[in-house]
Amino acid sequence: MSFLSKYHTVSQKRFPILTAELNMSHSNPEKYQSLPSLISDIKAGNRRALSKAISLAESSLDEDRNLTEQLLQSILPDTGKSKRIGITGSPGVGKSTFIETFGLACIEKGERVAVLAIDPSSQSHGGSILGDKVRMPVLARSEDAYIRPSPSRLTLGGVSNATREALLICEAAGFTTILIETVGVGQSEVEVRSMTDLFLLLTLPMAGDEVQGIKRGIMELADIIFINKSDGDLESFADMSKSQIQSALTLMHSPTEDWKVQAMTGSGLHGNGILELLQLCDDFFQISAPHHHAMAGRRNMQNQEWFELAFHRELILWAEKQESIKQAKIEALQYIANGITVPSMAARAIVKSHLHSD
Ligand SMILES: Nc1nc2c(ncn2[C@@H]2O[C@H](COP(=O)(O)OP(=O)(O)O)[C@@H](O)[C@H]2O)c(=O)[nH]1
Ligand SMILES: [Mg+2]
Repeated sequence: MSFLSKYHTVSQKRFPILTAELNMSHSNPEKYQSLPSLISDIKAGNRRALSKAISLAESSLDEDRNLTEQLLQSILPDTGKSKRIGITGSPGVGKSTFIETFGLACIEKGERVAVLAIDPSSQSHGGSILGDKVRMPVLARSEDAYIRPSPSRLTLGGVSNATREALLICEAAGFTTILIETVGVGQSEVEVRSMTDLFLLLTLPMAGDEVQGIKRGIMELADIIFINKSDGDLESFADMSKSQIQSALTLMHSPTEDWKVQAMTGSGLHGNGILELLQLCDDFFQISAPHHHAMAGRRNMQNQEWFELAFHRELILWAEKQESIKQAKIEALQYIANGITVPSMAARAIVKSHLHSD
C-alpha cells in the first residue's frame, strides 16, 4: 500500500467526515451543520459558503485544519481550471484601481472573477478590506466577482498557505479567473509568482534612469509589465518608459517557456490599454494553456514547492508543541545568554537529541 493510500484510509478512520454528517457548530454557529452541505453549496457558487470555507482554511485550530483538509480533498477534482493571475507593484502604483477595471473587463468577456489579496505584513493592520472596498466599488457589487482581503494574524507562511487553499476553493466555486494582488514588499512577489500562471507587474511612466529603479529581481518574475497611470501629466513619459523597459527586458530571461515578456502602457483609472492587455493575457494563456507542457510543468512545480513549504511548516509547528523541545529551548537560551554555547550548535543539538531516535 502506498503512503498516500495508507494515509487516506487512516484519515477516513480518524475523521469519517466524507461518509457521515459532521457537526461543525464549534466553528460556525450559523448555517453549516455539515461539511457535505458546505461543499455542495460551494460548488453551487454560494458566496456565503465560499467565505465560510476560506475562513476555515485560515484557521490554525487543529479541528478546523482537519475539516479544511477533508474539504480540499473532496473539491480537488473541481480545481485547476482557472486562469491564475498575480498582480504586483509598489504601494500606490494603482493595483486595486486597476483590478476594478480589469476585473470588470474580464466579466464582460464572460469570466467569473475572484480577487484574493496577499499581504504577509497584514498582521498588524488586519488586511486592507476598507481600502479595497473603496477602490473596487463596482466589482465588489458584481454578481460575478468575489473579493477577499488578505488573511491577518497568520504566522510562519500561513498567509501563503491559506491563499493557495482559498484559490482552490474559489476554483471549485466556479471562478474562472483568479486575481491575486500582492502588496509589493518583501517576499510577497515571490510567493504570488509561485501560485499563479501569469505574473503582471504594474509600474509608473518614468523618465530615463528611473527605470533602473524597478528592482531587477521583480522584473525577472513578470510575464507582462503594464505601465499604469499613462494618463494626464504622466502620459508624456509613457512611450519612453515602454521602450526603456523593453530594452532592459532584452537582457533578461522570460520566466515562462515559449513566452516573450512584453511591456505596454495604459491606465487602470481611465481604462485605456485594458482591452489590449486582456488580449495579451489571452495570447499568454493560449501559449501556456493547461494542456500545454509549460503550464502543466509550472503548476506541477508549484505544487511541489507548496508541499515543501507546508512540510517545513508542519515540522516546525509540531516541534513547537513538544514540551521536551520547549524545555530544551529555554535551557539553550540560558546557555546562549551566558556565552556558554554557540546558537547554531544549540539548535542542532536539540534537533539531534529529539529526532535521532533510530
Ligand atoms: N492618474 C491615475 N491615477 C490612478 C490610477 N490608478 C490609481 N490611481 C490613483 O492612485 C492612488 C493609489 O491607487 P490604488 O489603486 O489604491 O493603488 P495600490 O496601492 O497599488 O492598490 C489612488 O489615489 C488612485 O486614485 C491611474 O490609472 N491613473
Ligand atoms: Mg491596493
